[in-house]
Amino acid sequence: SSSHSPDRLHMVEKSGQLNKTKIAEGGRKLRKCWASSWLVLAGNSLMFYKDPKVAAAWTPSRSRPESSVDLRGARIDWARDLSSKRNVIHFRTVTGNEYLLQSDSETVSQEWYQAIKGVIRRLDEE
Ligand code: I3P
Repeated sequence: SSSHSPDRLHMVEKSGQLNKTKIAEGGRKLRKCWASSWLVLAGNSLMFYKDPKVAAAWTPSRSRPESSVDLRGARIDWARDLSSKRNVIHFRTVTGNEYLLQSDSETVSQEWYQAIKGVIRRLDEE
């Protein structure tokens, strides 16, 4: 089916808990503020929620994330020198917003890395 079909746009690819901090806004560096966040990866967006119950109830028509980022043109890599923590994902939007996403579980971090990268790659090919 087409990538523009409602099914694809509204499909939750992945959801779960990660530690998150924003490190740049529009290319300007921010002070880190690590906090637990619930993530929902759906359609072209990665959405962040504070409350897991709200995240679990995600539907396209009732989406009120704390914040949301467009994955089109985004970049993802492993943050090697940006944190003292392990398994840290470095994620950059096309508008110059940057985030670190982290789990103590290597498996959890790997799964998120692959899932986000998969969506970015799909959008690159459109
Ligand atoms: C920061 C805090 C962060 C740490 C950051 C510190 O201090 O300890 O957890 O990032 O390191 O500056 P503060 O609480 O005073 O803001 P990591 O845990 O990711 O290493 P950094 O400045 O080297 O990025």
